[in-house]
Amino acid sequence: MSDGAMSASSSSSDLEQMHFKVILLGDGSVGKTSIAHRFGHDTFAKSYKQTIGLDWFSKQLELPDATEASLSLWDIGGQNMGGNMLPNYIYGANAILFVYDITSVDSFLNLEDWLGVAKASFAGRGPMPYMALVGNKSDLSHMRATKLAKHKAFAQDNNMYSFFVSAKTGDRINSTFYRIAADMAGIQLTQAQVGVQAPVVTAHVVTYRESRNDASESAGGRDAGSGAGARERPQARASTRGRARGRARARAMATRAVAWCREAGRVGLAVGWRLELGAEDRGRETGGGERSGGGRLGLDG
Ligand SMILES: Nc1nc2c(ncn2[C@@H]2O[C@H](COP(=O)(O)OP(=O)(O)OP(=O)(O)O)[C@@H](O)[C@H]2O)c(=O)[nH]1
Ligand SMILES: [Mg+2]
Repeated sequence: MSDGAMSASSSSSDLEQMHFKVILLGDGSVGKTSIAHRFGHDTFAKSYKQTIGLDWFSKQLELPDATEASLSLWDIGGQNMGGNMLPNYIYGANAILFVYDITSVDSFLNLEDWLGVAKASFAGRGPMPYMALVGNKSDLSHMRATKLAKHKAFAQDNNMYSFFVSAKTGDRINSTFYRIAADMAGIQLTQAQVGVQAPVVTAHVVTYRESRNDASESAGGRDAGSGAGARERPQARASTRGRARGRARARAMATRAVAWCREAGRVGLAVGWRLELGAEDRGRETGGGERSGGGRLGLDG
């Protein structure tokens, strides 16, 4: 499989359209599917249903500067660690979200392994994509098992952005994806633009200054607008050069996206195809054409 699913195009109305492949990695039960469902459908299921293989769907986000970002979210089941095909699905991602459950130390410690898989997937093939550390289940912060300092250190050491979310309450889910999409597109968000994406469960908005290099999370949910950044944050004002860079990057990757699509042939980038892959990763379409906005792939072990 070739490179990632990112592309950019402009229509005559000058609407910039960008496509980003975003992958959720992390142990089973940390809440990857819940995050995806909260973001995609604004739903939450209390019961745990293990993801077999991977699920994916696309969602459009409207960004400032007449830019539309299509996020293709790949939710990979935690039990796929070690799967032969896993690196092929990871490679080409424009962003990787390393998710852990803040009440589970193991899920945090195991991110080292997930990061190792991600690095191996890109080794010798190109630079690492945008990476973010996502502490989920922030509604259970009274049961936190990983110190904030450890979270922050991991993010800094590995050049990751940093976020805390709750798929259950929806806290910071939209704003996190909005922020990530904007970062990848090279668009700077004002405080108001970030705040507009905040879920209604909280009215707090932080400034860039507050989120920068600060992985802390107050019990009251201080940061509704964005996650805390371990990487250097962009300038607060919109940067023309930054936008141009983002677009150029997107255009360059469009070519690779096309190649990826051709090679992946069986994976319809148009929404709504459901596939099952056998042990040798040969695709078999089982129920194509659904307009569900997503699909499912099996990964061999
Ligand atoms: N309290 C709380 N529970 C959550 C949250 N997110 C997910 N859960 C619960 O955690 C369990 C696991 O969630 P999933 O989203 O299925 O976990 P997953 O990471 O997709 O797991 P795999 O598919 O096995 O990789 C479910 O019972 C969810 O209801 C959250 O933000 N807060
Ligand atoms: Mg899942």
